[in-house]
Amino acid sequence: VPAEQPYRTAYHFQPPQNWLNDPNGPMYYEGIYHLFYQYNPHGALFGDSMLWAHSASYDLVNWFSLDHALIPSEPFDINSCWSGSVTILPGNKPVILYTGIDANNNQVQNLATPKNLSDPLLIEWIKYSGNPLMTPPDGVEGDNFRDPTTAWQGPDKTWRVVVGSWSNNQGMAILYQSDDFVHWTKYQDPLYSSIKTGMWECPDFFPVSINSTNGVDASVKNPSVRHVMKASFNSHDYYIVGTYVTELEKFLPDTDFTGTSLDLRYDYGKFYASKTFFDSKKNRRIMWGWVNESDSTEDDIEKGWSGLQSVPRQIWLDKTGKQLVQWPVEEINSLRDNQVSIYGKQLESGSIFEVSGITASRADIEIMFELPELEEAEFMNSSWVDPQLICDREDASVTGTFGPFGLLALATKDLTEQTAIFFRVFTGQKGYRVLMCSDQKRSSLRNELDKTTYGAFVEIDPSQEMISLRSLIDHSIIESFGGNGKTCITTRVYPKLAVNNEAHLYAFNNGTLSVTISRLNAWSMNKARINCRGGLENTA
Ligand code: DQQ
Repeated sequence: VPAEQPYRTAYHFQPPQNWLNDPNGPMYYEGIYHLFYQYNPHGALFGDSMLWAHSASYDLVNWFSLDHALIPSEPFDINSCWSGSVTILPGNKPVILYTGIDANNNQVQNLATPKNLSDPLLIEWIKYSGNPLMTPPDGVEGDNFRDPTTAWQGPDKTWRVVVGSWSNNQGMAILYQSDDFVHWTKYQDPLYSSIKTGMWECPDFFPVSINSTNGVDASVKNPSVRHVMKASFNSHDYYIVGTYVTELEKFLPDTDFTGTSLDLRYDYGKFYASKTFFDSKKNRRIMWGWVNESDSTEDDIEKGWSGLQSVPRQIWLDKTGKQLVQWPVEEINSLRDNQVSIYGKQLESGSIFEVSGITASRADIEIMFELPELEEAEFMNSSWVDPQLICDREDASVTGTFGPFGLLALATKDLTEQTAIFFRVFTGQKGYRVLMCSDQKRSSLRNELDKTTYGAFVEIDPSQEMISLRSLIDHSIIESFGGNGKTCITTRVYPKLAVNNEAHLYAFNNGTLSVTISRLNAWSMNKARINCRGGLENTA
């Protein structure tokens, strides 16, 4: 990493320059993983001629860039090719549905197909001459109709797809049906709608297995699966779990969105417009999400780039059936190097110790905390409902009983710069409550950065299991997974001094009671090859 670019990442997906946003149409096809993404070729900010850039990989770790797949060119997409999804049709034929911004600046849905199916890189795409397939229906504004999902086949073999929208003060997934994938009819009612949300961007609708971490194809509908509806609004990716009743053409969630901090999110930090796909190679569902910058527009222009993709995460239904669980795909572990392990180390009140022997600016760390004498946990005031607010008020510098304890990442030796990822444990009416926080307040001596504190509860019982944390640190991004992936918080930070070899990693306990690190494993992360135009031979 050149000194003047300390914030470029070593193993996160990003183009060599310019603006990136939503992941589009991820898929696995003929031995190769594909990722398309929203890209502005003209600069480091979002633009008015967005296109689908395209990269491919054998292993989800090393990526090479290919020619742009969809470029604005026709009346139905002349003002931008916005987000969409891939569906693999029977006979292993991938097709793209995407949103075009048409000549009148309306949002319409279009189809594109590979020019040559025998090219596993799927470099060239042909836009269907009969586009658009769908135009904004009655009652829907032309700028509230976008982001088609992967389509699925019902038991009747008819295709279904949903498009994100907002109408009558409700966010919604408008449902379309087709027998040939070309002629689409809007169904009378949306598959789901809610008055508690904003405009639905990048909806995602998919089955999850009840008793397995394995994923299934979008069309699977049987008693061993439930369904997940995700929508992106108010800067976050929210989801609900429920039952897809095909006879009613309805999704019936166990609970509706509430429009409060109780709503479930994929990630409680920076993470938006995500999309999942079924990986038939390893029978899992994988999710990608866009992680935007937290620096200023001027900083982005100076850097010449903006936006990252999260590491791809496997996603499945927790055994409680109430929430999803995420974990970085196992392939990421191939970048691990210089393992450091610590067992059974007591972290006294007010203590801190350095995890040395690794490259702290790009690292992977897994840590398990054990808490003796849980009964002494402090009582949680029942008026404390919003976890993000608790984390902000009781940040890493505020001493509690159990906690704050956790990690100080991308820290200087004198700790003037540090990003704290930590836990607090409370007792409450309903038993123990574990709070997970990501505190960016001291992350950089630089100003003009968004240093918002993030926080969420982790639905585990600390009297039954240890509290685990995994953090993937990569120069200007930290993705943290609490409770074995039950609560995820991603953050962007821009230290001034704690960069490259000046970055350090510590474990700390700022609570009055000691906690025990029963196990800690940390690794340096090697650099992945990300979007060099090297071609196939360099990544095989
Ligand atoms: N980004 C795309 C839209 C989508 C939004 C445009 C979400 O299709 O609604 O780049 O970030």
